[in-house]
Parts: sequence; C-alpha cells; structure tokens
Amino acid sequence: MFRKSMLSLGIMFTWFALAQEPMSTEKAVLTHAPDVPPAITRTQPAKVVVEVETTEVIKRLADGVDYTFWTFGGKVPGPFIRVREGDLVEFHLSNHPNSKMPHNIDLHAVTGPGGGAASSFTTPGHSSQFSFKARNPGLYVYHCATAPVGMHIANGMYGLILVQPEVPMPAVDREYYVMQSEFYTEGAYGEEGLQPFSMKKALTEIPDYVVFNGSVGALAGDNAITANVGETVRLYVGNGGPNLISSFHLIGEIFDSVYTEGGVLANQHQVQTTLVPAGGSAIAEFKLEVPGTFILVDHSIFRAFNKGAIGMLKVSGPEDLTVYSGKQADTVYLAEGGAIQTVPAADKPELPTTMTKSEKLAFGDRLYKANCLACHQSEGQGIPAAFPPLAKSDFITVDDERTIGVVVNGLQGEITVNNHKFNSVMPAMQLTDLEIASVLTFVKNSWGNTGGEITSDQVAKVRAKPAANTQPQEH
Ligand code: HEC
Ligand SMILES: [Cu+2]
Repeated sequence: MFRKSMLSLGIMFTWFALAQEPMSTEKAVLTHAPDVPPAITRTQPAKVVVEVETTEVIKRLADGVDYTFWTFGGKVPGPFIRVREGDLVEFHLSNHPNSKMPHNIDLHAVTGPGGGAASSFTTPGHSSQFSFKARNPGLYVYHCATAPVGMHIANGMYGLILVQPEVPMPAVDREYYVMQSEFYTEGAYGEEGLQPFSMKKALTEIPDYVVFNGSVGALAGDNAITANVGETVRLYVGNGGPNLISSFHLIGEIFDSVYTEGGVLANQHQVQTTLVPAGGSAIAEFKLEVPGTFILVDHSIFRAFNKGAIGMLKVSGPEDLTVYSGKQADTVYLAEGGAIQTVPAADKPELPTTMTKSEKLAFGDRLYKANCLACHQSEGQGIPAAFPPLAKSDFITVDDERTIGVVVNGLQGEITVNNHKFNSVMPAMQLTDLEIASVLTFVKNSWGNTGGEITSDQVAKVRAKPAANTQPQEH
C-alpha cells in the first residue's frame, strides 16, 4: 500500500513537473528594418523556430546606382529576430537555388563554436538546421561568416537578434530597427550603373557609401520613421561594419538612456552620441517633447553628408514653445544629403539562348564584374597567395575544358598558376551555360590573354561529366 502510493506519488510528481514547464513551440515573427517584432509577453521559455533564407539580389544602393547584395531575407539588413532569455532557438537557414555562393550565419547571441557558422554552412539549394539556447539577454549582431568573410559582410549579410531579458525592459510607445553599414564600390559615390564590390577599397577601409538600413535614403524622406510628441521611442541600433565604428547621433534630441554596446543595463543617461562598434550594437531611448524632423547621423560627419549616413525621425504634434521656438531647417539636410527618393529596381530582362562572340564579350564583361572581380580583381591580376590571376594565366591559354570545369564545379586544393602556388577555395558558380561561356570568352580575350571563344555546348559537355577534371593538379 505504502509502496504503491509512493509510486503513484512519483508518477504524479513527474507529471506535475512536466505540466509545469511545457516547452511550447512557436514560429519567430521576423520583421524588416525599420520595424521590430512585437515584445514577447510570455513568462516561460519556449522553443522558437526561426526560418531565414539567403539570396543574392540586384537592388538600388543609391539613385541610379545598383549593387549585387548578398542578403538574409532578401533585404539589407537581414530580418530582426526577437526571442526571450531561456528560449531554445531552432534555426533553419535556406540558401536560395539561384545563389552563386554558399552562406552561413554567425549569431553573436550563440554560445558555441563560430556562433553557429559551421553548423549552418549551406550551399545553394540547400537548408541547414541547428539549435541553441538563448542564455544571454542583449542585442546582438548576426552575420554571414563564409569565406571570404569580409566580402560576405561587405555585400550586406548582417542583421540583429534581440534576446529579451527575463525581466522585460520598460514598455515604450515605439521601437525601431536601425542598422549602419558601409559599401565599397569600384565607382565613386554616386557613379551610376551596377557597381561591383571593390576589395581594394574594403582592404583600405575607405568606403564610398555609409548607410542606415542598406541604401542611401532607406530611412529618409518617405521612408522616415515616425512618432508623436509625448511618446517614448527605443532604437535598436546595430553596426554591420564591415570596418567602421559608428558615432551614432540624433540631431536635436538627447538620449534619455543608452544600453551601451547592446547590454541589458541602461547604464548611461543624457547621452548625445553613442559609439556602436563594428559587429556590435546599442539601445537608445528617448521621449519626444517637440515636433519636427530629427536627423539620425553617424557624427563622423562626412559619412553623413557625403556618403549617405542620414536617417530621419518625423515627429508630429503640438509645438511647445517653452522647449523650442524657432523654425525648422530640415531642408538644409535634405539638400546636402543628396539622393533620397526610392527607385524600384529594374526587372531583369529575359536572356537569349545564343549570342555572337561580340555579344558574349559585352555580356561576359558585366558578368565578370558582378561575379568574379571581387576575388580575381579588375584586371584579372588576382591577389598574391589568395586569388590566382586570370590575366596571362598559363591555365586559361592551355586547357579550356579544365577552365570551364573550375567555374562549373569550383576548385579546392593546391594549384600552381604562372609558377605561384595557391591553396584556397573557389566556389562553384551557379551560372548558366551561356553565362559561363560568355564570362570565359571575355576572360580569354582580356588582359593580354591569347583570345578564343567558349561555346555553351562546350560548357554543357563539361557539366555533364563527373567533376574529375577539377581535381587539383600541377601544370
Ligand atoms: C570568392 C572568390 C572567387 C570568386 C567569386 C571567383 N573565384 Fe575563381 N578562384 C578563386 C580561388 C581561391 C581559386 C583558386 C582555388 C584553389 O586554390 O584551388 C580560383 C581559381 C579559378 C580558376 C583556375 C585558376 C586559373 O588561374 O586559371 C579559374 C579559371 C577561375 N577561378 C575563374 C573564375 C571565374 C570566371 C569567376 C567568375 C565567374 C570566378 N573564378 C569567381 C576564387 C574565386
Ligand atoms: Cu554569405
């Protein structure tokens, strides 16, 4: 009798313990900047499923300027992810089949090797899954960490994840997501057309563009964030870098509280400018007393007025002449800030199936700039010990089939080009037969190479074969 009741007590207890902490499952609400998902009101941890897709898209960087962005979720910055301290996050990263590069994710909120990078490495057309416990509350940056890491970040692969503390931060009227980052382009600021990434400028850390939320004007004019007099606002500010530190400032307001570096402590009050490190964050709170347009800047001020780092907060409501009397001057900033309208990205035209050699040369030139230049450089000269030259390469002169194979299948392991050794990874390029034929025809006819033409049929033949022809070999 006694035993039996002990047993049932035990079962009862186990049942009770389970019933006390049922780990509910929910799908994370993801938002694009400047929106922030609603506050989590749960008082218990849950399993939260996060689904993010990586894509490579051509979009507007500034008026008349396009750029091939590598993205989390189709936009820069990537989606804002919100979870609660103690949650079990099940992360699904899918890489769109049209991507040319593999991608992964390193979330600074993860306790574990690479912040999830190795576990989330995903080739085009694949999905990866890993889980982590959100042990540490705070505002964290996430970014792609696939080699070459700098290039993946420079092309737009970053965003913010907020791990809400168990004891929630005070409620505010409005929350916004602002992320600063820089772009390094072949052309100078404002130079029109599709601008390729410049490895040279990225290495010297002199960007052409410094922007909030991914493009010039993404947070200005019609895209400005808004609030009313009397409301409280919280800005979740991130810095994707890849290189610069932001001196984040809101012209005409004083931050009542700043959680420096994105920690959970509102550790400073009455702040004019707060530093946001590359790969770091800050949370700024303030109350609005008067109406008008308040300008967000990186107070390294040439970045604001000459490179794009301008955002706007439009505040409506009654004037309070005891707080501020005088006329607004936002037109000054508009004039100096330059391009702020939004122009929708042009649709991609349908590709023909065959081309003449001269059409291939022109098409190949564009493809080279968008797909190869960042690694093999503008004159095909490569970078010593990192990226082999395609200019005057003995390779390219001698063996078309092998060259095609490298682009179709990728290449890994030690190779010797023009007597210099390279031992790195060339990603398999997700290009069509005609695209590969065009880009290689362009390469063969550029920078002192000996000419010739590659046809789509040749590429198709190589594609049909097993990838044996790209095994590392000396030549
Ligand atoms: C992310 C950087 C990267 C991109 C982008 C890239 N490559 Fe490469 N490529 C490499 C690396 C690294 C190697 C050497 C791999 C090794 O060491 O085994 C290489 C090797 C090659 C080779 C063989 C070596 C030689 O000199 O002949 C060819 C051909 C080539 N790439 C062509 C291209 C073309 C064409 C494109 C664009 C369609 C391209 N690559 C895009 C990094 C890149
Ligand atoms: Cu990436």
